[in-house]
Amino acid sequence: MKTITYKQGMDLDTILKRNEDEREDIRNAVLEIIKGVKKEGNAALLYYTQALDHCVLTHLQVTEAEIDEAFSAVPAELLDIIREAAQNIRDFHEKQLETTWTYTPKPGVILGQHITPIERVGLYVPGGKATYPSTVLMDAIPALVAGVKSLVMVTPPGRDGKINPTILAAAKIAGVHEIYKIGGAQAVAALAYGTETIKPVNKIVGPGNIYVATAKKEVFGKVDIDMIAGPSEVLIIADENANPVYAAADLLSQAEHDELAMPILVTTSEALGTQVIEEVYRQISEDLNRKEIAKKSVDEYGFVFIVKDLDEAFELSNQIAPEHLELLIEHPMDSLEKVKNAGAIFMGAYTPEPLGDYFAGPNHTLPTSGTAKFSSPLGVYDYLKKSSILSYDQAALQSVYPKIAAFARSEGLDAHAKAVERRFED
Ligand code: HSO
Ligand code: ZN
Repeated sequence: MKTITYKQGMDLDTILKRNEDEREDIRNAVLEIIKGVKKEGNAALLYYTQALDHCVLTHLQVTEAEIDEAFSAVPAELLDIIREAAQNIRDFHEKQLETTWTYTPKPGVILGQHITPIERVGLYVPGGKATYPSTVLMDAIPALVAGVKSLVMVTPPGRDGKINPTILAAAKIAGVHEIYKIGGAQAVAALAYGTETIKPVNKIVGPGNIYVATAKKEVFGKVDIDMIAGPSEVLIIADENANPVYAAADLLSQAEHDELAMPILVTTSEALGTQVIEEVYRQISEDLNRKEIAKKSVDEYGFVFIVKDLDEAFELSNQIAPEHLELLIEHPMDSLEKVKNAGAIFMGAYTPEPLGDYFAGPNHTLPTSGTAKFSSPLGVYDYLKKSSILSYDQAALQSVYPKIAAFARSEGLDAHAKAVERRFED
């Protein structure tokens, strides 16, 4: 971890740069796969699943029997925890529901906004090392709260043709409607364009590797997509009274996700900064099962910034716009106004980031890599769309139609002008 004394105007972009290059070869491979699926449908899905996932599929759609089998493979206590987390997530997201509204600005006129869910949504769930049942809940539940009629999950099978049972159980508990055993760019292509078995969707959400992310970018426009998640970060603002053991543990909880994850401490106390660094390495040497990943993240992308006061801490944090912001300070709620850019804000010593990752209710799919400057956590609103409502009666239109005709003629659009004038011709 590097310690840096913060100075206003310092070049944060260079200090915090992560090595991620665009790869033209990956884009070409993805385009080839998309073309294959568009042309050959299911046959291409089976071919790519064999070639890339080393699995010969007998069927694409997960059956009820496979779901039952998954439920019996997951410990009952874990199923109960997943159910409770799902309920907390549902309760929180129900608060985000928007409803259709209208108003009458003057007699004879009704204006408003009609809210409808996106009809069919595809949810990508990665296989391999980043297989998170918690993410299934976080991505699926807001969609179902929004009223999405068909929510389709895709996830790559293992070599034995099976899917991680906890993923299947979480999908079922969340209420996902259809599940297919396909992954990678081929799954994204199938969701966007459809095959003999899979009906196309209107939007694709969920994290994935570089092939999946590239495929999502390529099909955007045919369908909508959610954000493209980058490596994540946690930024902890700590004063001199913060507990270094907690701060270190929370930095590591994010560091273990990814070698490119960025754990940052911003503190008014140089002494605390030193203690936290010592504590981070002490905890890594203890018994973390992903210590190699966590250590790389901490070594390469871990920073301690020393600031002169809390105002400067917030100024720095707002520039970084972290995915997760933890406030290990006295009366954190009083500082809420100072937070301008952050995906989620965790207040005080007893609100560690994993509480939000798994259980509290707010979404853990958050804007990464500084995108919190312009975007929000995944939510019900991502699965809703709006139609404007307009209604004028005869008298209401009569009182304004000459203005509309004049405006239309100023744009050279005669037929527009006529469409309002003809209604009052005689
Ligand atoms: N912290 C991750 C989400 C997650 N954590 C899933 C555990 N499982 C998002 O940055
Ligand atoms: Zn996490």
